[in-house]
Amino acid sequence: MTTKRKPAIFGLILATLVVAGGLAFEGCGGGGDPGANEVFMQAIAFNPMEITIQAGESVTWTNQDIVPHTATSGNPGDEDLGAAIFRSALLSQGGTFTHPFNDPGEFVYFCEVHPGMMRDAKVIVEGGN
Ligand SMILES: [Cu+2]
Repeated sequence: MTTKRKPAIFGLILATLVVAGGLAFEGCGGGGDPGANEVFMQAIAFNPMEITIQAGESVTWTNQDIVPHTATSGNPGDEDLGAAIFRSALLSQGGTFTHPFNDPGEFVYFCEVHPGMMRDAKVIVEGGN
């Protein structure tokens, strides 16, 4: 690829941080704890940071914050996010994203809106038999 894409949502980072500082750390009372095969985007973090599933299962991310998040495989700065193994849309509060994992392995991911704070999260997929 010769064109470096800078997703427009990176422009939201500063504004998001300002809003997040005041509001996001206290949720709206929903939530509780994430269930099996579930990750919450919560208080500008992934909860849990590391999740283990079996091959053939899916992970569902749910945004519990008022600020938008993504779940994007790879690391911040990866040049071609379009080649990411998974890449959610920009999830607003209550938004969910589900991705099936058919092959064993470890899949690191991050949030494109908060690459400094929400990164190095991991889905560990254990092989069946
Ligand atoms: Cu985020």
